Amino acid sequence: MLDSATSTWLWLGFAGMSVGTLAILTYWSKFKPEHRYHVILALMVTTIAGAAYYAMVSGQGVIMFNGKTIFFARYLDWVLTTPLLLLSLITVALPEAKDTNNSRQRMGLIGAILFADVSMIITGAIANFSANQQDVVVWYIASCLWFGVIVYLMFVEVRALAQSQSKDLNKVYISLLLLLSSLWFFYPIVWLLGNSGFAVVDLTTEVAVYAVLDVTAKAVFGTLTLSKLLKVKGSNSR
Ligand code: RET
Repeated sequence: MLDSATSTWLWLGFAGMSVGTLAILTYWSKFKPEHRYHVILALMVTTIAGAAYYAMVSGQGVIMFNGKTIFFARYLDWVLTTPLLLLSLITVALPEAKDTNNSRQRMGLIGAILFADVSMIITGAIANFSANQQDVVVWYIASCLWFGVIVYLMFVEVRALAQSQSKDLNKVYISLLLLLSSLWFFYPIVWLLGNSGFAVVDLTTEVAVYAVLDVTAKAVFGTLTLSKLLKVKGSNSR
């Protein structure tokens, strides 16, 4: 069903996630056991994405619907990995728990961000599986609104938490947030230009751009997060 150039890009995505997983694994022993959740989160992201790439290249994660080729495995990947990516960034910003009030507030904030994120991916998937134009537009806009909610909460609410941290940790949060948000910003654009939207770029280009974005947003972002955290806190990094 897929031509060889498209399959090659999917294999490259798979290879990128595999190399990323190995690179992230090298951080395991550098982190104190109580801080290894950072490594675990990053590993979950690259292994899930690797599985999704395998499913797509083998034809299991792709379906013809209404004349469109839909890589539905992407949505399964994103609905799991984007909350994990946000969580890994949020944990950089979170100060140690002080009192229960504080932790309730934080739980609410984290819950709201993850809810907005899952809603963004699900409404995006519904847009892709919509048969008529109006439904596509409505669900696409809904997805973008959820994206806006995430951006607001990460830039305003979580950033305020990061500011209560050490200067170094605050800097790490801001630079990772800028990287994450500039990468994420491309997804709705590629979606619009690709098969899911106006189809002004062909399927191979769409798959290639997503592969580069995915490897950067998951494997590169993951290793960068770990190396920055290690630098700030030494081998006792949080
Ligand atoms: C969709 C289409 C509808 C509008 C919006 C979208 C946003 C998707 C995003 C995906 C991020 C994926 C990442 C994957 C990891 O590698 C669903 C494309 C707003 C932001 C970071």
